[in-house]
Amino acid sequence: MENLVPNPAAPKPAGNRAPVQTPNGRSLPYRLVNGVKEFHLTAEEIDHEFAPGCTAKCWGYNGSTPGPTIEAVEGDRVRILVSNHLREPTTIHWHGLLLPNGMDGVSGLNQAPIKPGETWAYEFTLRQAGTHMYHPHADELVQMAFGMMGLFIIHPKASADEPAIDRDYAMLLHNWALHPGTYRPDPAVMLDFDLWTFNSKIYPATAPLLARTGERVRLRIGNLSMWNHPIHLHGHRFWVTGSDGDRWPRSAWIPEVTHIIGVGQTRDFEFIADNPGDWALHCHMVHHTMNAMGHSVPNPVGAKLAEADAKIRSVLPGNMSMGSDGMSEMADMAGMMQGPPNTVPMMSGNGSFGSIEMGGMFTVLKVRDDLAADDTRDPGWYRHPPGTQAKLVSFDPQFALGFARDKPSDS
Ligand SMILES: [Cu+2]
Repeated sequence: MENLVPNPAAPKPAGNRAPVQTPNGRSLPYRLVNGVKEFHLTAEEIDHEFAPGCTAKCWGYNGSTPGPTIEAVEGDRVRILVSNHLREPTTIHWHGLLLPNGMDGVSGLNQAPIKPGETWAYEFTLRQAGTHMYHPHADELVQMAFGMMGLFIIHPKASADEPAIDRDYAMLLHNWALHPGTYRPDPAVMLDFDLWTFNSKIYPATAPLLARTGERVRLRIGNLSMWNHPIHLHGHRFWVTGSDGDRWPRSAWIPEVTHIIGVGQTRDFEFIADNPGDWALHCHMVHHTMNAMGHSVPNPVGAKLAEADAKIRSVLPGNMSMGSDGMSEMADMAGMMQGPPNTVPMMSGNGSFGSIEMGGMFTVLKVRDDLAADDTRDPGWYRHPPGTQAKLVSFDPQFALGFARDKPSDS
């Protein structure tokens, strides 16, 4: 799980605050120049792997999408150098930050565009704390559809996090129109996206989130996709403690198990990881936990396909229609089915009990009693204590009659 190890060159947070971890990503190193924290972002085309078997030409910063997470502290003076290695102009907008108008990055409104080959400097003092984002404000439709975005996290000046956070995870939500068998996202798509990602990865390539039993965990989640995402955590209740408007007063915290993160919003969730196990963390839009959505596939559920199959086989030997009892069999067959090149199965990922039948915006929170505080290695699958797991039983149909009145009586 080297993806979970914080970059050693990343800024060290003050006090006893846990460093922000960007699963599948990293924080951006800086250098101190006369008291100013200087960062450098390079906008460029990259080969991005969504999961093994699915790679595309994307655009990002410093070799990745999302770009590296910028971490700084309230009150810092920051200078961010932006080099444009694209073949078209760009800018960066610092989404949610309180800054001078000329630093806001809207092309044509606040500045001239950064032309290919140019490097521009943005410089301002951080007047707030919280979870924020950065993205282009020039040819936004294309540049964001191709993956240009990142997180900008500002720690409070006084180590004011109360209570202390033990694990601090940061994720960006995005959607991609990478049609099956293609190698470049389609920026013209408005609704029917193919891939849904945490930090530009689809399950099972999304890194698991780890916590030791009893630790306080923060999830910082930003949404620069074109859909709202109801993010759902199993086995725990979390509080929504902050947004782009920074940390909320405690009286405004909301206890939730699912919370919608709207387009252009960030939300901070906090919870006590007090329930050991492997817990799903995912978007609750069910098509957002699928990979390689085929939007033109006919609906086979409930259809009697055997007769049609026989006719089709007379011209297409070996044809076998699938999914008339649901789509699970497609997940089971995924390893054997040959989709278009560069396309991963809609549902995938195997747990200790078989196919997890998930993709896209899905990952696993692994809570363990025996995890070291700084341990970032995947502990493997959870071993359930005796008597704590659902099991197969033999069921007497006679007994079922006792439940008969559960059925609607007039149908
Ligand atoms: Cu979603």
